[in-house]
Amino acid sequence: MMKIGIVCYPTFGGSGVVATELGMALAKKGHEVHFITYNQPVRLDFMTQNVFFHEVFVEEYPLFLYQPYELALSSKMVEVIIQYKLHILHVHYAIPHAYAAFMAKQILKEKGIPIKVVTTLHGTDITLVGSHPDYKTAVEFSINNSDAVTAVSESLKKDTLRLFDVKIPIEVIYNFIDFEKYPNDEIQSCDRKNLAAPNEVIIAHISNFRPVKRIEDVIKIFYNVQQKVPSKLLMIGDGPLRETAEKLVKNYNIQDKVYFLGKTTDVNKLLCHADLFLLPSQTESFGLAALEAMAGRTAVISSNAGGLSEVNIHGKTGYLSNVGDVDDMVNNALSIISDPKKLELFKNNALVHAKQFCQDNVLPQYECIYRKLVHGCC
Ligand code: GMT
Repeated sequence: MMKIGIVCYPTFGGSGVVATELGMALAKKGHEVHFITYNQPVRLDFMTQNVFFHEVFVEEYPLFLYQPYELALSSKMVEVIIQYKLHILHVHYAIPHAYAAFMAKQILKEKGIPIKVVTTLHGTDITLVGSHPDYKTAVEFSINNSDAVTAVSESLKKDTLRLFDVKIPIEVIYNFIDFEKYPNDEIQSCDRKNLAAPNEVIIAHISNFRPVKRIEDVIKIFYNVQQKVPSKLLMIGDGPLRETAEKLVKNYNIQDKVYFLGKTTDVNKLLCHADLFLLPSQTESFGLAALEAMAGRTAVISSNAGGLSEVNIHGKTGYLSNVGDVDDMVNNALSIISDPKKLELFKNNALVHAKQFCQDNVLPQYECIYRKLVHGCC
């Protein structure tokens, strides 16, 4: 049994979801898990035994234009590590977590307390934000000063090595799914009649509605598809481009076919209704949302950005197109949903492929890293 601190964003973003699911799964296996973040993580189930939550609180002070979150986070890390005698600090998303962890480690070193730091790179902490000149130096430093570094796809590992001068090995550990949340009987008994007529195909998209997700492409793809095949679109999530998406839906006059469902922690329950999932992202290190859709037996139409080709298998679980190639995505979507046999085949393939990413396959890889750092062997 190990005592593990997990630092993450507590929001609906993929990195926070992965960190929370990882922590809860580790706790179920008997490890003691301490979440350290500024809010209770949205997917955290407090009924899980061995799970603790430590809130990082930043006092507002008028002198500061920006409140010093990293300082408060480092202090909280030090406090929790000392009080609960943690063995490992696992930070998810490099900015600013890996940097704060380095500071905590230095403070603890002065007190004669060793702590091992694992950094998991999730995507935009490398591709969009981390490599920006404003952050690059500090991100590179904190990667190189971690005790172990993981990336969520081969593609993200490659991007990290291309964009930074990395002097430490990076291990790829994919995003994963807890299949207990996707019981087969639930998928089969999933009742679609509240959302669509029997002849309608259900298409879904989940994201934080940021520009990187190319929400307008989602609406354009659906607009073209529904002209040929009766269908409904579920827009799950929320974010800066929701209004833009709603306006576009109005302009296309398809309000009666598109449901904006907002944020939910029950994606598994909604996705079981879907036949097709759209993820035309500009960049996507892995695409946890696509994997969650596949676990709900949903075929995927996506872009070929980043690590999406490691998740969505072209011609088998769905199709991949160049970023922005809406016409190709429309044709691919129609080729699946206009043929009921093909749709069934792709949906089944998606579920089968998703099973490779089951929690039981992935969790031991993280545990092995922890054991190597703490005990010297896996
Ligand atoms: O996709 C987002 O905008 C959220 C982001 C995050 O960091 O919370 O997700 C990233 O991490 C996920 C979990 O590892 C990956 O599955 C997503 O692909 C990745 N997003 C991007 O690379 C844009």
